[in-house]
Amino acid sequence: MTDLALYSMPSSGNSYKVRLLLALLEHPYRHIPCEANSPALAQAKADGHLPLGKLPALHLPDGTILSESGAILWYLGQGTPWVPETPLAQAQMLAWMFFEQNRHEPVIAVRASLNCYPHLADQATPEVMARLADEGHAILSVMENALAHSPWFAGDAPTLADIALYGYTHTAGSRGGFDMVRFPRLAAWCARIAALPGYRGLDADA
Ligand SMILES: N[C@@H](CCC(=O)N[C@@H](CS)C(=O)NCC(=O)O)C(=O)O
Repeated sequence: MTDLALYSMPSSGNSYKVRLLLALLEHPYRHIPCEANSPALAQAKADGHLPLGKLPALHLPDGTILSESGAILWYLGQGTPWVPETPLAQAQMLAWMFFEQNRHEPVIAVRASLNCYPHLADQATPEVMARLADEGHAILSVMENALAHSPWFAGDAPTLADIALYGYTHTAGSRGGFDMVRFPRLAAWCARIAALPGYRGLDADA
C-alpha cells in the first residue's frame, strides 16, 4: 500500500486511531487535516472526499475511499501483528471494537466533545454531563475489569481493539472530565501503548 491519503480531524479520537496505527506500522501517508467546524472540512464534504459525511476517510491509490475508523483499522491491519490469526481471536478483537463504537464512544467521546468544542457548549447542561459521567464511569469499569486477566484487550498481544479503545480512553480524564484515579489498570494499559515503538500522540498532528 503506497500513496495513501487520510482525511482526518486532528482533535478527534476516531481519526487519531487511524493515524496511530499508521504510525505504529511506520506506513507513510498524506495527511489532509480537517478540523471541526473548519472551511477545510466543509470543502472536503463539498468535494465528495467524505462519502459518509464523516472523518476519518482513507483514500486508496485506485480511488477507493474507505470510511469508518474500525473498517479502516481492519483494512490496514490485515497481514500485520495487529490482527490475530484465528477467527475466534479475530472475533474477540472485533467484539471490543463494536463495544467501542456502540457503548464507549457515544458516551466517553461525547462528554469530551461537549467539554472541549465551543460550538457544542450549549448542549453541556449539568443534567447531560452528570448522566454521561455516570454512564462513562460504568463503561470504564467494564474495561478496568477486563484488564484484570490480560495486559491487552484481546489476547496476550496488542491488537486493533487496543488502538480503537485507546483513541478516546487516553484523554477521558483530561478532556472528558472522568475520574481516572478509579482505573489504575487502564492507566497502566495507556502507558503500555504509549511505550510501543513508533507511537505517535494525539496532538502530534494538531
Ligand atoms: N463511527 C465513525 C464516526 C465518525 C465521526 O463521527 N467523525 C466525526 C469526528 S469524531 C466527524 O466527522 N465530524 C464532522 C462532522 O460531522 O461534520 C468512525 O468511527 O469513523
